[in-house]
Order: sequence, then structure tokens, then C-alpha cells
Amino acid sequence: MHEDAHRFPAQVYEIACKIREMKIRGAGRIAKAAAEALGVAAEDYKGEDLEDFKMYMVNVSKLLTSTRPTAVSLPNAVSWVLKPLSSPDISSVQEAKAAVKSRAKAFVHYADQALRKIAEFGEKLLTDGDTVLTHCNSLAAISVIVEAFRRGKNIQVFVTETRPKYQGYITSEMLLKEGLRIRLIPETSVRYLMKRVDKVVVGADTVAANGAVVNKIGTSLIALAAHEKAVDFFVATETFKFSPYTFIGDIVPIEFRPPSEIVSEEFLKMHPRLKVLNPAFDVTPPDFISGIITELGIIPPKSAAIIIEEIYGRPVISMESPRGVEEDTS
Ligand code: RUB
Repeated sequence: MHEDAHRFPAQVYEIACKIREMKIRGAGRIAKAAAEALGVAAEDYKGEDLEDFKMYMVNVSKLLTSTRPTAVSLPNAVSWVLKPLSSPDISSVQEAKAAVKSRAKAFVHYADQALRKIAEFGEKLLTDGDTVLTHCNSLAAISVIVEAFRRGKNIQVFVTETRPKYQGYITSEMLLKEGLRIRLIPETSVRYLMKRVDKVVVGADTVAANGAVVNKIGTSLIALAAHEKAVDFFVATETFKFSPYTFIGDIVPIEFRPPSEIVSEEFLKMHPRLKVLNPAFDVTPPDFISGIITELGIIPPKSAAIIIEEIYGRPVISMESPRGVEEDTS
């Protein structure tokens, strides 16, 4: 538990736990939940000292950003919501609270609107009769597929199971509810089935300045198989998943999750020398990506740096790493 957790409202702590335990998951939903938590924390603050309020919000943001390391949407959302706190125009706790609460709401609104725009831009890439493959559970990718279907295109979807957490089941349910035809497939079958796929659409946790995309483990293998068969591979993502940190060469930390997601405790006890590696994300190089569908339009992956510079400005190199890296690669 974070040292200041006793000062945070229970709802903030609950949101942080849900993100850590993947009850809230997916980069966009994580960012929205973090923004909401900041709004709740600001509302709950009781003191009158502006500096103390700022410190309190910094501690809340540390709790939130410590939950999962890979999706840059999380620190991006937190910095965006807390930006007014560094403005000289804010001179009282009341003003600061109001500014944080209104930015938190504005972020959630922006995120919802962004998904709508991504759907509108992205659906144009899909053609009547397409078989589209998607991986994991990405609302941005799903919004593109569903929009095309709602506009009357007959789309069939291959959904990977997405071991070890089976987010493919969630995706299947969402798409079935919309009336789409689904084939749930193990990701090990992707190369074999790629000959029946017209397009791949996946989401992103982080887009690096060089256009590389970090997404659920297995994405880069799917991209490789698509590349081999010259199948278009699209990434659907809000621009708040573009990483300003990578602009100055920071490596995106890849989350490694517990062995228990892969293998039973019993099996581990039976084989004490067995080590399990469970990386949750991988990196797809820009050369395998046909286009990135954002709320600002569809861009070639190599233009990621331009988007980052436009949104965040040219980042200043700091001596401190912006985010802690917690990897268990042992
Ligand atoms: C989820 C995942 C999703 C992206 C994009 O991983 O990799 O593809 O987060 O999702 P996890 P969205 O289940 O480990 O969080 O488009 O919904 O933001």
C-alpha cells in the first residue's frame, strides 16, 4: 500500500486495485479510470493549503501510475488532468480542485469522442465481405469493426483467444452482441489461418516515436504473419497512447506478470527448478504496420513523432526516468 493511502478516498484506492488486478484493463479504460480517480481525489480533499493539495495529488498520481507499467495512456492521462496545478493562475485550493475535476471530466469526454472518430476513420479501411482478425480486447479496434458492420458491411471476425488471460472471450462477447460472425481461434493458429484473413486490426498500449506499437503479447507474431502474406495490419489508437518519453529514447517498460497466470501453484511446487516467463506485451516494428488509425486521422507509423511533437511539444530531457520499470525477467 502506498504510504499516503490512508489519506486517499476509498474509491481511489479501489480504482488503483482494479487496474493492478486487471479488473479494469485495456489502455483506454485504464486512462479513463485514472482520470476519474483524480477527480474523486480532488473532490475529497479537505484542507486549505495549496501546496499540500498539490503534494496530495502527486501522491495519488504515484499510486495510480504504479499499478501497471506498459500503457502510456496512464501517465499521459494523469499529467494531462494535473496540468493546471503547475499554472501560476491557480492561487487557492478551491480553484485547484475545480480545475482538476473539470480536466478529469474533459479527459473522459475526449476519450469517448476519440473512439467515435477512430471508428469513423477506420471503418473506411474495411470492405464488404472482409474477414478481419483482431487480438486481445481493444475498444478502439472493436469500434472500427463494429462501425463497418453497422454501416452494412458484411464482416467476419477471427478473434484470438489471447492467452493467458483470454481477453478474446470478452471481444467475442462484444462482437456477438452486435450480431457479427465470429471465429474464436487460438493465437498459435494465426499463421495457418492468415490465408483466410483480409485485414488485421488491433489496439495499442503505447505508440513509440519511431512508430513501433506496444500491444498485448502475441501482436508482433500476428504482424509478422500478416507481413509474410501481405495482409494489411492496422492499429487503432487514441493519440493519448503516443509516448512523449520515447521521443527522447526512453524504452517502454514491458510488464511481466505472475507465473500463476500460466501454470498452477501445484505444478510449480512439483518442479522447483522451473522458471516461468510471462511477458504481457510485445513490440511490433513500424515496418509491419500499414497504418495507425487515430482520432486525428489515419497516419503512417513513421509519422508518430510528428503527432507526439504536436501534442506534447518537443520533450525536455530530464535526469529522472519518468516511470519506474518493474520487470521480473528472472
Ligand atoms: C489490453 C491490450 C489492448 C490495448 C488497447 O491488455 O493490449 O489491446 O490496451 O485496448 P490488458 P483499448 O488486457 O493486459 O490490459 O483499445 O481498449 O485501449
